[in-house]
Amino acid sequence: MALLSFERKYRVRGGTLIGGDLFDFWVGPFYVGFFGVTTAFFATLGTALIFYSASLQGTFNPFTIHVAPPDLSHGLGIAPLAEGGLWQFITVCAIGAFVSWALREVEICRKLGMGYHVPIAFSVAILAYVTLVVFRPLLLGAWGHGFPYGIFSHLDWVSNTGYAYLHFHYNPFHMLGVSLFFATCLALALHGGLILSACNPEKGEEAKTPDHEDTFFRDLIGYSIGTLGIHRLGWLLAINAVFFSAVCIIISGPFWTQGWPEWWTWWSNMPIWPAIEAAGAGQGVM
Ligand code: UQ2
Repeated sequence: MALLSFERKYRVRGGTLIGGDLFDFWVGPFYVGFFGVTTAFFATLGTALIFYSASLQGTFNPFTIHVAPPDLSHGLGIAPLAEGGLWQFITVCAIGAFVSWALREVEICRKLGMGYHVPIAFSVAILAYVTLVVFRPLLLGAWGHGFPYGIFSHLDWVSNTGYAYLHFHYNPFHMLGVSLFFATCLALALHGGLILSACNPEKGEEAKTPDHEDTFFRDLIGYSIGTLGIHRLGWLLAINAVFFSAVCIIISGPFWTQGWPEWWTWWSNMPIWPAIEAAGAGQGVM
């Protein structure tokens, strides 16, 4: 169906979660809705507050703008604007904008009679952000445990937080998250490659069908996951990558305070190993 005739058919009222017909309209190509209005409100206010914070800091260099969370001494209280209060205000705006955007996606899904896979996936990304700036600070007892808003400064936070647990790559859920991110990239590279190889023919050639795609992987590895299956796989891999990354940071501090390499001592502390004589330790078991 051509875009214009499709739009005449589906650009219809209804499907809103809130506000009835009040905001049920489009601005150019963009659907507005109640949550379009709240997205614009929170995004504009939050951005203005970042600029205000930058002006207090005295820089508009995008790399060095640094909006710091409150000092740990403020605990879970509200800090003065210039002492982390702006970070708190901006965090509220960010969550307001992200959640509004997700709910606007839901309204668009409802209008089109589609599944909710896109807003569900986006919600997992929001969950990861909220884990870093709300859930983990709450569990640790201070907003100052949130990450700062700044290109370089958030990188410093990640590095410092990693080294606070000595070697973050020994965190088993970090391992799982990283492995899932790599698997997501592999799946998308395979899928993108397969689609381009079949559907981007040379001049004068015809595009190939999904049978060709299935056959390629059956010839190669004896298995094809299928045209719908690859998208289910990609969605699940991506969502799990983000979810287990959230797990790996929320347990760091609230549930595990030593270095992550130490966590693995459970293995050498298992009661299954033969006792080693104190004098002969390291000499092997006879
Ligand atoms: C596939 C298929 C597609 C695909 C891809 C595969 C016709 C167009 C990429 C192959 C994918 C497999 C075998 C899964 C690989 C597993 C991981 C964890 C990367 O069969 O069906 O549809 O795009």
